[in-house]
Amino acid sequence: MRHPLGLAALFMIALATAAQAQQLPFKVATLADGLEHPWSIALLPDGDLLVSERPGRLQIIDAASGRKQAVGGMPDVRAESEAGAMGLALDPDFAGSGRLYLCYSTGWTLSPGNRLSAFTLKDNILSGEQVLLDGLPGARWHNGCRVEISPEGFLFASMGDATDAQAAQDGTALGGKIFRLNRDGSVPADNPFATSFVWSYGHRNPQGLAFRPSDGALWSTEHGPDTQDELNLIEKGGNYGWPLCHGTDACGALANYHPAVAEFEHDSTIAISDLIFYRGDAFPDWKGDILFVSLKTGRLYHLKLDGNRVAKAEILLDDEFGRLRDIAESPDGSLYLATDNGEDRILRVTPR
Ligand SMILES: [Ca+2]
Repeated sequence: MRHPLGLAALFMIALATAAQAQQLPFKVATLADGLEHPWSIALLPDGDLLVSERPGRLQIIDAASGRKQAVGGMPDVRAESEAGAMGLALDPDFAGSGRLYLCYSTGWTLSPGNRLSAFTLKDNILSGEQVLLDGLPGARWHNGCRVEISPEGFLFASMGDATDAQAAQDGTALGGKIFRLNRDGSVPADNPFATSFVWSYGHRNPQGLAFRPSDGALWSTEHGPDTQDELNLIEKGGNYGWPLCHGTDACGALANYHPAVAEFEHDSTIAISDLIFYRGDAFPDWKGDILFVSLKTGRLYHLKLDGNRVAKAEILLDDEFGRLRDIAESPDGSLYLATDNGEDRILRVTPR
């Protein structure tokens, strides 16, 4: 006679969910809609948003009105499955130079690749492409392409294994890596492997990068296979295990191996996406903490760290808006979230 018990349990879960929704410390509103797979949100100096859309567009979105304006001069982009226009970062001198970095998919089915380039954005038009990393492997899936500037001013970019898992452990291949470049495209003299852009290896598809404000450490989220999405603390020259070792598992004698700090979850995936360290004052309880979003499960997570360990994890959103691809923090401490459902929105999260 499990049926009555099941109904009672479902009813109690529904009540608990409604009560939790009322206790959420934030409101969620739509800033802009009519978007298609927005992938990366960068905050412009005036607080407006620059957003890449995977099919091959950039949009400037007015932070007050949500009005969109497409950017001209985009390069040809290979938009298929999970490939397209992806990671975006503004140069620290963007306000003066208009320089930005974009990682996007190139070629087509017979010669798929990915490319990291710098452009100049002036008067809503991209120009002056400077190719920094070309010939990155590409596929329909696992194209990496998250781009982030470190506090020291280095350019970091991630690359997935592009469905060639063995490449991740091959130091001469470009798949399954996190790269560190000077912003002019040269190899930094203190990179771990001579004359190589590779900063860390053994990655499957790391699509979140963020630097912890307190110490400048690089953290990354990475898609696991059908289990064990990862949160990693990225060390110079580190091996992150793929395809030999997974999640937080111990892994015998693999040299330089760094198991994940945390995995989500041990016997399933949430399809983990981008992360930030929260810096603002609008949500005092989150200051210095990790916030990240997920695709398949449509979640917003909040993690409190104790040193390099996760001390507390809570789920703030749980599929209320479908898949979530990107998260960014506005200058006033509110959050922007990008949905990834095909008919998409930029959501704004503000204190209640
Ligand atoms: Ca790993």
